[in-house]
Amino acid sequence: MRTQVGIVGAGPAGLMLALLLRRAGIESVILENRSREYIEQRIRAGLLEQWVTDLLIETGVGERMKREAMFHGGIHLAFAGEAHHLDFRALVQKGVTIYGQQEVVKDLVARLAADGVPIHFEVDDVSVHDIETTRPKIRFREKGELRELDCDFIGGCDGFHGICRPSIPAGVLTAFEREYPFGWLGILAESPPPDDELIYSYHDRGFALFTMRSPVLARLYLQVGHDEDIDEWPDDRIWEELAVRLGGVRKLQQGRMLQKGITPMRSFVIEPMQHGRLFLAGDSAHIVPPTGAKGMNLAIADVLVLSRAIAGFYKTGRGDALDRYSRTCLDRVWKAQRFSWWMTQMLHLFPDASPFDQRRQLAELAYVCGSVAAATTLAENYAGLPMD
Ligand code: FAS
Ligand code: PHB
Repeated sequence: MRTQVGIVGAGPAGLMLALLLRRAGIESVILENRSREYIEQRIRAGLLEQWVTDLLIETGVGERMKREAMFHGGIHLAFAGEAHHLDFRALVQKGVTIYGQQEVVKDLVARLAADGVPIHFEVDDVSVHDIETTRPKIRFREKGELRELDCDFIGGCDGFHGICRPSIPAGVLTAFEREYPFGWLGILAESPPPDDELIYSYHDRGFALFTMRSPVLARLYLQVGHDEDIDEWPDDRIWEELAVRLGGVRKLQQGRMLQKGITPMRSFVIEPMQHGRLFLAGDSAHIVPPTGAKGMNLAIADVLVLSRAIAGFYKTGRGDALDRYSRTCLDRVWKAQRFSWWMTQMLHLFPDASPFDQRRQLAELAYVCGSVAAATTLAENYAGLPMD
């Protein structure tokens, strides 16, 4: 098989890359080791920055989102028994969109299928080769048959546990990482969320986040120990703890729990994000703690930069934008890392936190909610820093 760009992974990064390349008249083929059904039901992120919302509409995959998504003008920070609203529209003239990652994935897969962009699902043993040459290859097994895809470039969009990053020779890459001493227990429940916008709650029993997928579908998160087992959290205990950490600022209605799971928290960046003709994008190159809701948004930012650089190469034969790919992406990645770390350290209870630390966190929250300058900084980063 031959194509211009071989893409490993059909998450938000891989799918959006294929769409942006097609709009530039560039062929690609996606190789995904899971089934279409699996990736279309996998619950992950749910919040889109303003420019991502605009890009989905601009690229023709925003019709269903416009009908079904929730468009928010801000968030609440709750602490000491009070909820404080940060009005993003007033502060930075931007909003955010609540639309499940699996919905974005569904819309992209449907569009690519309609446009005839090949996605090979349920392939195995994917491996990349000759990435230091101008004719890299991807080998994979499909229905038991070994196959090879020749291409000019490889988009490594296979997430944190994929094969692309480990394919780059060890000495080339530098990893920057930080583990957090806690995780998030997330649930999806058939209950109306406690408010029509998100509530980030600081509590002396730990952080909690009250978000949603629809007016009748709540997505709720609790800070838990990083080594806790979901079996230690029967539904009743989860509802009790959520109610306590909501701190009486709103009423919490219980409902049938559809899904629950614990996600570890880490910050991770690999530099550079490219080697030869292999370009890493999204979670294969960086992980942020979800407190800043940056994961999916960063993945789409990377492939916007990559698709433009590849289009520039085919148009002019010049590779300078490709050579700058890492530096261009890492500028935004590190700003998102800083913001996600800042939101995490301001809102979570660290096991070694002293009473001094807790007072400092409360003072930081009071400052952010009481100062237009500080609130604007949060709003600007949360709703999405400008994307050229
Ligand atoms: P993805 O991981 O989404 O996609 C990679 C794709 O590659 C997958 O489909 C995978 O099956 C495929 N793949 C992997 N190895 C392969 C191989 N060897 N061969 C072929 N295909 C392969 N972010 C938030 O902002 N809010 C959240 O609440 C949130 N929750 C999350 C919960 C979880 C459990 C996880 C893991 C992440 C969460 N994130 C959240 C972050 C998430 O949104 C990611 O940033 C986003 O999925 C990144 O998209 P991709 O880079 O496309 O990677
Ligand atoms: C979500 O809706 O899943 C969500 C929103 C904001 C976050 C994390 C997750 O910071």
